[in-house]
Formats: sequence, structure tokens, C-alpha cells
Amino acid sequence: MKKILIIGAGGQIGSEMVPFLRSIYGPSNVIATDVRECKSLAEDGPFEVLDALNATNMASVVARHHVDTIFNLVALLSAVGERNPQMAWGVNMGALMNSLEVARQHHCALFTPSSIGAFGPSSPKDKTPQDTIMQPTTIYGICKVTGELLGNYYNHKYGLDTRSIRFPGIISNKTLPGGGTTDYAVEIYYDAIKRGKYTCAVPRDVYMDMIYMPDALKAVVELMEADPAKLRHRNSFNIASMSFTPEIIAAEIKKHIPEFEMSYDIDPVKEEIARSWPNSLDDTCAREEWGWQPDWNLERMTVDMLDAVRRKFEAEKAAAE
Ligand code: AKB
Repeated sequence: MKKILIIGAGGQIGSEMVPFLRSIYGPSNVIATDVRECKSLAEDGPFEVLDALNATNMASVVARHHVDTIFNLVALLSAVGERNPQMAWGVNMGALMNSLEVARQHHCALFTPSSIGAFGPSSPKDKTPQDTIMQPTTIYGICKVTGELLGNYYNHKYGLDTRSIRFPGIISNKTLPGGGTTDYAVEIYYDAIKRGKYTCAVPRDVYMDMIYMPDALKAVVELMEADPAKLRHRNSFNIASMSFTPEIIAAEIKKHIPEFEMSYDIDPVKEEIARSWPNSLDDTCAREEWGWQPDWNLERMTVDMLDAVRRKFEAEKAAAE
């Protein structure tokens, strides 16, 4: 049985990854950590406060819990990164270098997410291939490409079992993302239920790849369980399940909430980032090397998201009464 350490567990991915992994590997085998206390993650398994920029403390948690697999989920996302590039580099690369070094010293496998943000305006726009030009123009993307190269370097030089996925925008209903360019595709569901309208910061016609959280979680576990002999790539795999524009997701929501209204107040930073990213990724290598296959599309996800967000608001309202 794996003994897994999750770093940055309180964020959008971690808050769902921890319960998912605990349901597979057992609660005591998944140690959640975050820079802040997270009550919900401490309720059904081990939790420790850990600053990912402190390598000594990270190594001590790994040794104390006999960890053999590390998931580094620490990241300042693309839009917030452009507001403070120096901090984004410091946090994203600091957490990654510490994870790589602690994993090397303690013989752990390491998962680190990459992103569609690792591509840039000179990458092919449609069905962006697995191996292609990667010249991102954001600090977030530069961190991701550097992280991919470092993951390969540690694999070749030290035999470290590094694995990674280039995530599309992740849509989920438990914890809101923060500071990403794709955040609109989560916020739109909340505002559709709460207000019946949404003001979008990304232009109506920009395609980006997105994925529903259950598929994202499944992908990580399948990649980490994959036979290493079958992996020709490691850092990092393209995966895809849906690609849409703000106009397309709004039309899908309108099918369920006919009075829903969408307006636009474009954020120039988000526009520039979104236009520099691919319209859609080619995920053939993930399909061939470890059997990637998405379960969700825009239509089914929209039904599920609207239902989950509606129930969430109803529960909050009932608790307040
Ligand atoms: C962001 O928008 O920055 C992230 C991502 C696609 O990596 N959601």
C-alpha cells in the first residue's frame, strides 16, 4: 500500500484529491499538509501544517510517516502570477525543488501537475501535440516548463519516479480555484445559480481545454499506478476531455436556466493569457501509454455542476436559518 504525502492539500485540487486517495489507499496512508490549518482534511486522516518552502520540515514529515509517494500541489496560478512574477517563481519553484530533493533523498515517487499554461503563442493552436514548441509568455507557464524539464532531469540523472499531467482548467464544486485564467468556467455555475447572470473576464470566443474534477482525480491515480515500462513520456502528459469558449458554456447553462444572462468585462491580463494558450490538446500519448479516457463532457458536467452548486447553496441557507 502506498504512503502518500500531499503538499498544498487545502487548494482546489488537494481538497478533493485527499478524500479520493483516502478512499482508495485508506485514510491513514494519505497525509495531508498545507501552509494553513484545514479542518475538513484533518477530520478523517492525518493532517499537518507544512510550509512547502521549508525543506527540512518537509523531509521530517516524510521520514516520520514513512512516505513513499509525494504529490506537490503547491502553485500560484497564471493570472495571480502575472501580478507578482517574483513571488510566483519563488513559491512555485521553491516548492518544486524541495519536493524533488526530498523525494530524491527519501526514495519517493513524485507527482507534480503541469498545465496547458506550459504552452505559448508559438505552439500549434489546435490539437496541440504532446511534443512541440513550448515558449510560454507567463511566469506560471515558465515555471511549468521548467518543472517539466526538472522532472525529466531527476528521472534521467537519479532514477527518480517523476510523473506529471498537463492539466486543462479544472472545474469543480467543492473548493473554488483562485487566480487562474480558467476560473470563469467554475464561477459561472455559482453565479448562474445564485444570481441568474455572470460577468465574464475572458472574451466570448476564446477556446481553452477544461476537465471536470472527477476525471482529473482519476487521471492522476491512473498515471501514478501505470506500469513505468509503458511510459515513454513522464513530464508531462497532455490530457483532454472538453474544449469550449465562454459563449458555448453560457449556452449550455441556458438550456437549464433559460433566463441566465452573460455579459463581458474583459480583464486584459486574462485575455492575453487565454489567447496565448492552445484551443485544444492532443492526448494520444496519454491514451496509448497509460489508457487515459475521460468520462465527462460539457453536457453531463453542466447537469452535475448545477445540481451540486444548487444543493450547496440550499445547505448553506438551511444552516444559516
Ligand atoms: C490557470 O488558469 O492558471 C490554471 C491552469 C489552466 O493551469 N487553471
